[in-house]
Amino acid sequence: PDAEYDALVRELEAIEREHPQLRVPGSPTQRVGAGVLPGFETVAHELPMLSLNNAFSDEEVAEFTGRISKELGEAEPAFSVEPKLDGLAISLRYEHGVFVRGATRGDGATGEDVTANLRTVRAIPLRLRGEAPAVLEVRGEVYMPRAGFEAYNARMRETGGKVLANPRNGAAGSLRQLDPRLAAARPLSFYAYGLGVTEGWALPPRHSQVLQALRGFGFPVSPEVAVARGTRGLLDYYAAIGARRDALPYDIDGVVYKLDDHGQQAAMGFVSRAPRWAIAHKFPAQEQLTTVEAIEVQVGRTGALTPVARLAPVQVAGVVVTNATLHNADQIARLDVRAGDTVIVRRAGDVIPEVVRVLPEKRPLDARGQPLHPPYEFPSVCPACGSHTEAVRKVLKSTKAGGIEYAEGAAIVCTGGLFCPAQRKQALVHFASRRAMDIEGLGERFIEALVDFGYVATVADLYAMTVPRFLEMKQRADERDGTVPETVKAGKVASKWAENLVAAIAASKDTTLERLLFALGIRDVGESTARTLARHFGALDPLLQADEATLVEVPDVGPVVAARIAGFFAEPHNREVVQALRAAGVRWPEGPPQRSAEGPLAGQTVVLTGALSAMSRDAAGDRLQALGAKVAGSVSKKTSFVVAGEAAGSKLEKAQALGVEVWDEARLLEFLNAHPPV
Ligand code: JCF
Repeated sequence: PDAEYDALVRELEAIEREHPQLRVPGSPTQRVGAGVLPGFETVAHELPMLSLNNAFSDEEVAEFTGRISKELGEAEPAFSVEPKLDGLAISLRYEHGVFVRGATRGDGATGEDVTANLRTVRAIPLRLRGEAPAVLEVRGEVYMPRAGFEAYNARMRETGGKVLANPRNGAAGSLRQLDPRLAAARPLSFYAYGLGVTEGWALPPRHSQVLQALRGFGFPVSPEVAVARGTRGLLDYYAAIGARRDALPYDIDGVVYKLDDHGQQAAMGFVSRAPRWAIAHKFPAQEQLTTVEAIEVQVGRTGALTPVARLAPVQVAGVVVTNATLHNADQIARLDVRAGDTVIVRRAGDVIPEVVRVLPEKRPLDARGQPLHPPYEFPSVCPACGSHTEAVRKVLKSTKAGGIEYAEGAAIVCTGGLFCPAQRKQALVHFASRRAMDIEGLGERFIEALVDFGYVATVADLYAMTVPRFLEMKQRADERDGTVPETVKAGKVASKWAENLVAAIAASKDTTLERLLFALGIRDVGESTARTLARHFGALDPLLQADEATLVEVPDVGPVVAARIAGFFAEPHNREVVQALRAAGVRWPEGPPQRSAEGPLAGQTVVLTGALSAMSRDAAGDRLQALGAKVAGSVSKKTSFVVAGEAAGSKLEKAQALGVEVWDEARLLEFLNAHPPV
């Protein structure tokens, strides 16, 4: 971690000051940044690219300003102040307004020519606006915005690719790609903060004016740059940016203070490779070392199992961190993280702290020199309820607004949806929702209280609720939340709402098989599949007995959904809840199975993909099913034809690869028009 590195370099500097004979040319104190890699041309920087001295405390900032005030003989000279991005320093060369070369800092004197990769960064102008100087070298920081970093890593975790340790490594690694197409796939951006060589340009007298001019040429300059005076002014800026650090869309590791006046800069000069007129005031580091006390698996309210590292408490970016996400089983395997390991944890912005890397050399060993702990094994049953787990591609995620939605992403999930304590609230919210059992008035707040105070464990327990129990529950909830209404304090108790709720619960007993199946919250069984299942089986018992082979016979049910349904009903606890619902009086009409094996598309299997403009894909699927087709979710050799709408992706490619017939929307509409619904 940076903090560790900085501390060690400082210690080494102190040692070298005391014992100058120990200062060798290869010492880390004698070198800025990383060396030149083979594969790129080298670029000699005509004006060296500087590094900045660091300040880690208010006192060090006061020493810096004090030194400057004393030497310049001015009490409070102006400073240009800006956030310090945690990215990679580069130099961009423009000749007559055209971008001709871009280089990394390298060791400050010589860098690598990464022009091809930099051209892929959209924030870097390829041509300048306005009257361009004959030569203009602009220095700045290439960085990876946090959102782009998170999205990139999420994609890598799903596809088993290599995740980036942090946005800084992401930016550095991207620019070192020998194939610019790989760099182009990374979400990089750029802020300009200074100059190299210029020719044919009247340099403005102040740094803040240079930044303004760079904006005019078309360079992005941080909107946070400002001018401040005096130690107090600098520290106020530090505090203001620090307060917004988590809200900024990129990682920063401090703020930079630069004497604004170029004449004053020249008067202060340099020591070795760092200017005496500027300093970086660092924030608490976003990465720290700590140890893993245990690895546990949490079950979210949607049933997703997330492994979490319990950590020895450590301050990271100003907050005490005791847990970090390990994302999923693949990530644990990739990291090979075990109990007792020393790890780097990272906390940035409002994202959950994560384990970045294990330090294998610090792994605890037994007497024979073998690792004390074996590789971690992901549990095969849900730690909250013991139900078996399964791997899914689509996961339910809680949205910021408090709702839930399906999102792409590999996950291990618990199958005990109706029974699992971790999923109780979620199951109840879904069960009561309008399109499921439609229990009016049973909102999230009541469901929270019903579960928290132990009135209901499963959806079947709702049917045992009475007016007095609801009133008692409300009283306990109000007391807990400190929201006892004035009327209640005055001795009156409103009970109409509870009567209405009990009536709504009773009314929900008369339902349809389709609604019930949807209400059970079986993963991947939405309203449309519930309807198809209800029609296909006509009654609940044949569905409860159906195995996977029987279920794939159902139109629109592929092997994955068939496994989900069979898996759900294979969980004894889920079956018990269904029986309890029946025992509570939940009922629905049953009838003979309705299977449309007739029609012009009888015996044909169709896959719909991409967006249709005239109707939704579901509606098109319903029409095709009514004509006898089986609508499947994935393309195989057995697929009769694929209907491909706008922006069809992998399914269309697979159809083409397998030589399966493809219909466009026009052809589909022509066919449907020729076979109108009866
Ligand atoms: O944002 C940065 N990382 C940053 C680095 C900003 C600056 O104004 C810098 C810098 C490195 C050297 N200025 C110098 C002279």
